Amino acid sequence: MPSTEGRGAGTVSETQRHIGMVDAHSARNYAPLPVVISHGRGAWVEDVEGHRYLDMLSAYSALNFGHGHPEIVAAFVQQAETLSLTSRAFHNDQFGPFCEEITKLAGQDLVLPMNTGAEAVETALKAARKWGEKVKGVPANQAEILVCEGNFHGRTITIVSFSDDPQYRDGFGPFTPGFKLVPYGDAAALEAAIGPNTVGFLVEPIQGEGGIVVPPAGYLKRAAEICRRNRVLFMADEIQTGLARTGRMFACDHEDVKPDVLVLGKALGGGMMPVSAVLASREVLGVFEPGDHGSTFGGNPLACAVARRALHVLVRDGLAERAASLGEQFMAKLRALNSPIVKEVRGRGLLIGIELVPSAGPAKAYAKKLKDEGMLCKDTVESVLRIAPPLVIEPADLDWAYERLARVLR
Ligand code: PXG
Repeated sequence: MPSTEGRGAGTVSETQRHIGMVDAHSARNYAPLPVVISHGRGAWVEDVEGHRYLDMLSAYSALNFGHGHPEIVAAFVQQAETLSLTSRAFHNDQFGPFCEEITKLAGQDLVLPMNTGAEAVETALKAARKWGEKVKGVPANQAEILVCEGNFHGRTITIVSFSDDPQYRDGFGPFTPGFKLVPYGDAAALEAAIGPNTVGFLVEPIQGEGGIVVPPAGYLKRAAEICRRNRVLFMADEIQTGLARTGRMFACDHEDVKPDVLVLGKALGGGMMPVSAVLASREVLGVFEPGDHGSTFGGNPLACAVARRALHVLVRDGLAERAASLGEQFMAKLRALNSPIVKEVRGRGLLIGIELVPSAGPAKAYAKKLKDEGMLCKDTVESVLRIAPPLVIEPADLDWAYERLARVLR
């Protein structure tokens, strides 16, 4: 029965019942906002009490197309009824078209499909190491990969091995060697850190989990040039920033940089499937031979059909241009808020961070208040609210969100 109480005031039974089951039976590796979502359409979701919320997080960029995009649902259902999985032991008739379409879109020679973002990052690291040994001529087991302070690339043992966030590492050692941290946004520091055994530089064009950190203008271009000059692979993790989120197809496009290795995930699955991919030149991805690497589900026909339709919608509907113009307007309004508790509004396209002043207290408290107002978003790092709505969001819905943000932040 729908609650008569307001959102958040209620702590109503159906919500409590679900959260109780989670608390009783799920590992506690998350601390979600207390809302139990049961339906979603476009930028809006509904909880088990019948309350509606505007989704201003989009599963951290995985829902660029919004919830239940009709064409992507149609592709999903049609393919699920036709052929869902073959493994890579055999070919399937969706994989070839997927490879052709995504390599063309990204301007790269080859693609290697995986499922989650972390798997694609691992794949990129393996490619860089093997390229280092077999092509660049680095001695066996000596390859070094440079990564950035404040990075987030996923949760595997190897990936947390080079995180500088203590919580991501605490208790999970021993760690994988072969990585070196350099300051984010500092091209000179990158150049100074390169040694004879450096094979790659892995970077987020905008740090998402690090707090929506936009590097200084020209950084990506300079970093890519430094890498080229030193024969080091420039590897862009665009899992969160890619596929139109920042107002260009890829965030590296803002500086006309074509990465040597491009890592995609999240939105590639159309909000429906875990689909990730590594794209690179023939010289780099060509190092893999049959048996070197793989995944049961990577390149499956259901994933390929969904990703193909998602990419089609992305281009046809000009979602990058939409993110650019909606994001610019929204950020301008947020900056004009002149709230005493807002330190900075930053981002690109529809990837926006609102950094609060220290005296405001944790950003999570504001995410909770916004939830009570009917708007879902999430904190990232202690002091930053992350705003990343579906790219299909209506301008009127953004106006609606602005009113809630103004009320809560003033
Ligand atoms: N690279 C970047 C830049 C990311 O933001 C990953 C890699 C890993 O993707 P997978 O699909 O393995 O999660 C991310 C993920 C979470 C969480 O719940 C993850 C992300 C953002 C917010 C929360 O672990 N980004």
